[in-house]
Amino acid sequence: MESKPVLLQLCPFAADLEQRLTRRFEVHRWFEETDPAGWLARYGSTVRAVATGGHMGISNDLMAALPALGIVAINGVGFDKVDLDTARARGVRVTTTPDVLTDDVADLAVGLIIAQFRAIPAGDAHVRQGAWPAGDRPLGRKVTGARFGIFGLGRIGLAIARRLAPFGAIAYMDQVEKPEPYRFVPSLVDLARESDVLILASAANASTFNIVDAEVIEALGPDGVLVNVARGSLVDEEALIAALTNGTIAGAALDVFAREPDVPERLRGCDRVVMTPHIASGTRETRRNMANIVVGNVEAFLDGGQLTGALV
Ligand code: 8YV
Repeated sequence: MESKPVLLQLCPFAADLEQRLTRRFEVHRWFEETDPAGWLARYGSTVRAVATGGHMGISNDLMAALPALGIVAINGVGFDKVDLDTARARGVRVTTTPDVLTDDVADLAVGLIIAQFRAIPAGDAHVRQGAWPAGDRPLGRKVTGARFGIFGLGRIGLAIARRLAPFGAIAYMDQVEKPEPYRFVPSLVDLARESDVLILASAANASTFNIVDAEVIEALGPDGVLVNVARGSLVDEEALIAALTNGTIAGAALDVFAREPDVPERLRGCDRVVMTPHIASGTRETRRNMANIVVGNVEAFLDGGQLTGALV
């Protein structure tokens, strides 16, 4: 029987994707490897493909230890943890899963905003704890009429803008002004100052690292809410925690964090924050579509076919 091509899986995936990968490839689970150096010495040269998460990427060291590597198939759109220059120099293809997750990420951003403004988690806890008959129900804050500022008007940012437009005024900041019916603000501090909700939807890279710093957070102000569905690295998490603790801003709604899956105790204990565990693309439908692209890309690479969402 012909042996299957070797694929190295760098993080856990949904069962469906794992099963499909295992059917077609000889899958090695890097994240469960107890002796990585020994494993690399033995199998490193056999690996043709890597499958990884957007949040996980692949280190240059690992890439260097896989001489037969031809493709890094990312199960996501973020490529902040893959060095594209190194991949290009090595002739390693890098692919993502664009478009299929745009709606879900935008939907979650809207859900987080409403959950934060309307205190949905507090209301849920109130009912569950049986507090309703005895006490005042938690009051929320009006979403309709709020001013929304979006940082990053790419595919996801635009989908968020379109969903939020019926709620209130939309402004955005990006590297350049876009031909879209929303107000362009060329400075992030100004965008924060002029917004009730600052929504992060930008790619993570060296120029956006900790771009939401103490100055931006202060500009958002005591009535402002920060929403992050992009990457934790965009935000100076310590400055955010301080601002939440001091009331420098009103609250936050976060799907991503600086050091996932570790979330600082001071954030977890803060009731001004609504949090989800990096699930913006996490619907069954979208994960199936992402899986189709990941599996399809590795197969296409091995068969000399057309790649989807190729960056390199
Ligand atoms: C995924 C992501 O949760 O698209 C991205 O960049 O971070 C998310 O869609 C993650 O990559 C799952 O593997």
